[in-house]
Amino acid sequence: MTEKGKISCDECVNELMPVARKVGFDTAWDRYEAQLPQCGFGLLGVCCKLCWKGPCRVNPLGDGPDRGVCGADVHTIVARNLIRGIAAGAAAHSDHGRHIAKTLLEISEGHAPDYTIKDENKLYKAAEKVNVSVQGKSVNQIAKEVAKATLEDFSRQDEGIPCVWLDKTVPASRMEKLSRAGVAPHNIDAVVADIMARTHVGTDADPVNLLLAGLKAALADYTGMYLATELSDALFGTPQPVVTAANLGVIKENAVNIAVNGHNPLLSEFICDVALELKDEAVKAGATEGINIIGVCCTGNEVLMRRGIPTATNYLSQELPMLTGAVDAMVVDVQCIMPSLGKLQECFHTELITTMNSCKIPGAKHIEFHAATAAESARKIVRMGIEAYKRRDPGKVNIPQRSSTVAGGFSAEAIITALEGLDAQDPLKPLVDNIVNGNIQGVTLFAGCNTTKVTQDMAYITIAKELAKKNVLLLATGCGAGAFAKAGLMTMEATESFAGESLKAVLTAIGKAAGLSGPLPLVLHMGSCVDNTRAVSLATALANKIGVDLDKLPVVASAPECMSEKAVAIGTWAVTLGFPTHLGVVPQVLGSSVVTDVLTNKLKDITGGYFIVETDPTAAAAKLYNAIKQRRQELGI
Ligand code: NFS
Repeated sequence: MTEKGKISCDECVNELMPVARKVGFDTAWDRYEAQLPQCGFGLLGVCCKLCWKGPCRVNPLGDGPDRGVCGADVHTIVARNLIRGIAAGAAAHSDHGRHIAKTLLEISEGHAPDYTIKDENKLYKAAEKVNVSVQGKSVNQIAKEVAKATLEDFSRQDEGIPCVWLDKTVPASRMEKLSRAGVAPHNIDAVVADIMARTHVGTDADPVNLLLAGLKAALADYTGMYLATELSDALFGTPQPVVTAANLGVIKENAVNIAVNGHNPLLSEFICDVALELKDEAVKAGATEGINIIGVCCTGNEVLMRRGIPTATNYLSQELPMLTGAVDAMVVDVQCIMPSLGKLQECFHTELITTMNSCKIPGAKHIEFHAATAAESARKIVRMGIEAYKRRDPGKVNIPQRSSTVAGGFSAEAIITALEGLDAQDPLKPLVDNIVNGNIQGVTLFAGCNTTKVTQDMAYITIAKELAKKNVLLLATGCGAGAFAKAGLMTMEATESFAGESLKAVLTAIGKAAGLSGPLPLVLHMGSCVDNTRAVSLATALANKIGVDLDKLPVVASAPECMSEKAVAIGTWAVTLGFPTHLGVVPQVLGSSVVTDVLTNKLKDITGGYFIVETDPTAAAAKLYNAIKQRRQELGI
């Protein structure tokens, strides 16, 4: 249950609940209540429905059968269920990455004329990573070779050669460890398929062998995410610090409001461009402030990072923007989009528009997006928004006047650039020095989702404030970033209010040297969920600078509200790369003592990382801080 019955820390949620009641719409929170009590077997991960002899369920307390019909015990069942989730997460992230890589290829071949490569430097950096020489080649030629080399991570058949986007992005010592453990993927798709094959009825029954395959798939997830982020930067620009706003107050009564929801920047970038181009049409329709693009979920993070587009909200409250009655179109692509939006749009004038063949929603209109005709699709969509605006019912408009300032755009490159203000020759040195002298105790990356199982955003905010007080540098992506953005923690004022003295001094010194009027924000917004790899690139740079592996750094991760299979995959690669990783929601594995022990304990011997499961945010902060302290001790600092 949610703490003290409070469903969200976001006051907009409370403000709009009566509107949902009025239009007769059940929100995610209502639907969660209707599900209670949830199935105890499912929560423990002990229900197997992989074949039609089932569903079989094993009571781990020994009360009832101890095996499924095929003879699978609880450890086999839990491990299979878990790694199927990891495979799904890896498939989702890497499909996103594949789209970006294929688009890069299409651009280089002249089949996607609307796109340009906005950040050539980033393309050159990508070329270096995938071993493409740039000497004497045109940008197009380089783009083509980079895209092809990247797509090999989806097609390589030689199992002895690891995915290049993994191999070249972690410290050499980590790579050796991963290869030795046999968990370095050679081909993202093959590894995902392997999980489906080995979990088919009557195949792998050894829980540890299954979990090792899960680690490999998690690293395939990492690979897909890494290449997605880097190539997106080449296409659309590497984020730089930008100031914008978050929460429903960013919706404008006198504008055509178009929400972009989902994940992939391939279309949303064009929606932003076209919004500027078609402003006059909106004004002519009566929208005096033109077209206002707002972000939801991780597409929101993508366009916030690169263009300063304001964020309306994060995952769990994605039904709220429509409930304001002032969103004229919501455009979605893939992942984390609630199917309920199809029903909700019936209550308002909003056009819900799906754009990808792999994601259609009953009730939505479908305008299929193709890279070859990106701008044309974007124009069609924006015009649908303008038409819908004309049908907007002013009597139904109810926009909560709440929003917070957000300073975002902290890519690894942007952080390095800020540090150059302190040491132009060796920008990482001031960061390392401040970690070594203890002014910065360590680093925590907040990632992952929202869930109805806890009070929305609360654990993020509580843990962050606790750790900031103890001088821990805070990074965030995805819905965690959304939580902090809405709560006003991505501001210099938050640093003034909540950072411990030495952390505040460092953030102020960096901020001033970078030409800001004050400190860097308390929590640095590193982007969307796929951008978690930005934090790894920073950690790898730090590890290489100090000359240690990732599992020696005082760097931890926290996913206080994880729920999606993507989050399961991310959490698993975080521990595989060596980071202590906190989950604030009990993972569905407790039915197996073997799986639980491997994840929270034994894995440490193989990768150096481990899961910390703690649902109480204050206790979680203490455990994360202890993990940081322990790492410092081991490093002798
Ligand atoms: Ni990532 Fe969770 Fe989804 Fe983004 Fe949010 S729910 S796993 S943070 S929007 S992907």
